[in-house]
Amino acid sequence: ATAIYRADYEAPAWWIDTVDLTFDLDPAKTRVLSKMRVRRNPDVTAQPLRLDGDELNLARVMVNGGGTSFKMDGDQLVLENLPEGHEPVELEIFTTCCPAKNTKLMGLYVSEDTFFTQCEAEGFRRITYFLDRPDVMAMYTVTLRASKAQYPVLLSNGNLVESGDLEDGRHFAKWVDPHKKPSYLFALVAGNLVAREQKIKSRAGNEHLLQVFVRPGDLEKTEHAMNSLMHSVAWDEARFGLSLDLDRFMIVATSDFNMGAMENKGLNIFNTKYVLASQATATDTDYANIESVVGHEYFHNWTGNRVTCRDWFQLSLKEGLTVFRDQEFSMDMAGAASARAVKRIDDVRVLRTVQFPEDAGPMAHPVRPDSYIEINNFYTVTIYEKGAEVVRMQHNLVGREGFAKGMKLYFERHDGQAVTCDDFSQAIADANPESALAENLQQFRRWYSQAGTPVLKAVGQYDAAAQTYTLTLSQSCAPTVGQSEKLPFVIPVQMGLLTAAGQAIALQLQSEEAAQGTSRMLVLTEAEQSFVFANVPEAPVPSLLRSFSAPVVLDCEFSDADLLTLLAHDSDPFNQWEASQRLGLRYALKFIAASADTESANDQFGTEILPADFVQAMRRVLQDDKLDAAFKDLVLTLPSESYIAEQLAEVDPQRVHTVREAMILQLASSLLPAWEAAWESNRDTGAYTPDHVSAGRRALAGRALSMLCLNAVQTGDTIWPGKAYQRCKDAGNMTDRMAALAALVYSASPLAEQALQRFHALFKNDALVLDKWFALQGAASDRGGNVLPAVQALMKHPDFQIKNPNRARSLIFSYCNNAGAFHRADAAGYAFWADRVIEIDGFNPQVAARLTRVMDRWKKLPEPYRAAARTALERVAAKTDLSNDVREVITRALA
Ligand code: B3K
Ligand code: ZN
Repeated sequence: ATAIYRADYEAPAWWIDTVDLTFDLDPAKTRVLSKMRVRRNPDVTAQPLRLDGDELNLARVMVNGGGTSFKMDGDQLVLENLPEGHEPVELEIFTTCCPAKNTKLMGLYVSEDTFFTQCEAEGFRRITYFLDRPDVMAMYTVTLRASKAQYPVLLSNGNLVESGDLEDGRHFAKWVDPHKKPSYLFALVAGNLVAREQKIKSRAGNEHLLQVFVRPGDLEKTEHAMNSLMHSVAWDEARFGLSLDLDRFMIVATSDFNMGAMENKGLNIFNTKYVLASQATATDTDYANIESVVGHEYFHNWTGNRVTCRDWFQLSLKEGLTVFRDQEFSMDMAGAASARAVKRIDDVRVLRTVQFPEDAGPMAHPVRPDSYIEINNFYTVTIYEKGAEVVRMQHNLVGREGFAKGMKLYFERHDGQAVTCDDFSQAIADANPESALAENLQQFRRWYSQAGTPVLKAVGQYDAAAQTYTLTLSQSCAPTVGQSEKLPFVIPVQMGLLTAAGQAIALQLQSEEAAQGTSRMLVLTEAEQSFVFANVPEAPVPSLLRSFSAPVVLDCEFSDADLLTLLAHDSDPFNQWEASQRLGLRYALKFIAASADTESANDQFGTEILPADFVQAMRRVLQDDKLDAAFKDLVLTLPSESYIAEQLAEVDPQRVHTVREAMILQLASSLLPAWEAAWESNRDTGAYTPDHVSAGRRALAGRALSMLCLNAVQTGDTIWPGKAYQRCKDAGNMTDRMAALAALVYSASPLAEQALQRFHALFKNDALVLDKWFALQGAASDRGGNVLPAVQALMKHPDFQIKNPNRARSLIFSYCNNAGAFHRADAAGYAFWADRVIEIDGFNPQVAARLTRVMDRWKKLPEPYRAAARTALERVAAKTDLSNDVREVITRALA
């Protein structure tokens, strides 16, 4: 395997204008006839036509109706003797493949007797020989032929133009996609499926048919997905003026899928996890995820499909932008300002607990990478979530209206094209020539080219005599793999100043005539810059990076009192929450350091980690009637172990775990009456709807129950575990049921086992619920090393199937991410990890590569973990037949 470099990009030597595919579908041997009209690219010097292929059987190649010579170069089919000149050439290629044996789930495969495809990034070449690159866009006509009894539904992209019966019980369907597209957006589905249908009218008055296809029996679980799709269509019209450009828009669900979903033109294919929901089987989080993923894939229809990527280095062009769009969609759907803030906090939490570590680890890469070995390894939180933050900064620098103008210009310029991240930022800037973005565009683009998380340092100085406050901002960014020097970024810093009593101070820079409100954006472009505020009545508490206005680490020396002021009074709910997190983090780090030489941190500091005023502040939040339950729940959630770990040069995962658990226990016991009250007032949310207010109340009730059970285990009380057990039995929805079960499992209650058994008996026929059941056990809190043996036993459970990605993720990934149980002094967790990576790599390299990444941060481990981790990594690396996917990750981890 060799690396591919962005700098080596060349336009294709040939174009494919049309492709006409005929499939004779058969699980063991599917025959694919591809008729293409190709022509030389007049802008490129003449070259042979080199078509990509992967695991194909080639039967015949014809040129303009006659035979031709060809050769194979590795996996590529090379045609050297095509006619000279620029006339179109008719090419006919006949191949076969074996969908039943396709365990990689890339290309054409079979899942539960149904054919599905997954082509992004490079799966189309596993279906037929092609120029399998996103900048080659063609018009597709697709004819599917299959047994009518076994595969009554035959779907592909675009419009159904013809269908009918054939001989021998077979039938056919012919689909024409009215839009040209890159091969990665091709899709077909064939099987026994049923659809929920909905006709809608666009603003312009056009009719469209929306369909959600699932297996018979799952139809009643598609209502939420359909609603989400209708909302997505309406939202994109209202917010960006982008309408559905197809008569028919289809979503199909499959239970065997490597990731969440795929935006194939007009025929989105989804993991069942992001389609199927009923109150009995799906949690509020599932409902929210479905809305966001349905939105995401739908929004790709414009950002990704109409305008696509020139090459895979530009992946964030479509992914960062589409994540930004789905985040905004969810926020707009949430409505109230506080619900928007909750969504923002959730998104930032993902960024900080997953993307920041990636950006500091062996797989660090810019939002627009410079090279890769296996593109599938670059569908990362950096491309997606940091990419969305980079789009969000542009949005904030030009304003909401300005961004809408920029999007309009982007489509005017590039509709139907395959373009770059630079093209995008250029359009946003050009539509807003007076903006801070246009002014600093070249420098802003460093967000695309430089990896790593910048640190923003803020130092404030108050001059009582002059009544001025000088805020000095400086920035730095640590070296990442292959990038030792970093140049300054453009950092938008939304900010305000508060008095010690929590009042907002009017913001007037010294150079200004008058104050400009109480919240404003400073734009840091230099390595260091000072901003002087006038008429500041007292030494203020700065509220910086409101709404997390840039993806940076803010380094500012707040006192505990400052943070308590922000928590209680800041007008920006994000920074209120942030203050609670800073305090929690502060105490965690202090005690992690203090317990450095003790065997058991728990014994040493008992339950006295959190100071009284912090506990009091938490109590006030919990009891505040004016605050949203969802917001309370987030404030009462301590920073995650992985976020705490990020702050440490050396990470003893056991110590981090123990300290955090002790903090949680302290909050559980010292706020006991408040938790009881929170439970009582939120435990019954009435008839189930997945709306934000009632979901927030269920989240808080669930946390309260979990805290009460944790405390009960300490005190020997049996009432709360008893209530949780009862709740597992009679909850009216999955959110409440799951929360109760989790409360028993995480508190290691003696009732947990029985509750798990009952739960399994109740849901043994529902795959997605069984995934939750496995995941919960993989994530259980470790008591004397009991989780690993339990996981090993569960691998032998009749319901465990390692080849199903959802199931593998539910048990194996959840265990390997359970730091307290995974990092064992006897190295058994690492050995288990290595065995699973090797095993899964044998049939599904993409899933294996994801699992490999669990060890990204192994170099931060102290002994004995570090040596044991190296041994496990080296054992995997020593396998000679690893996939490119795993090889790339493991090589970078060991480098
Ligand atoms: N574009 C797909 C991801 C494809 C992953 C290929 N390994 C889903 C999405 O981002 O919408
Ligand atoms: Zn996407």
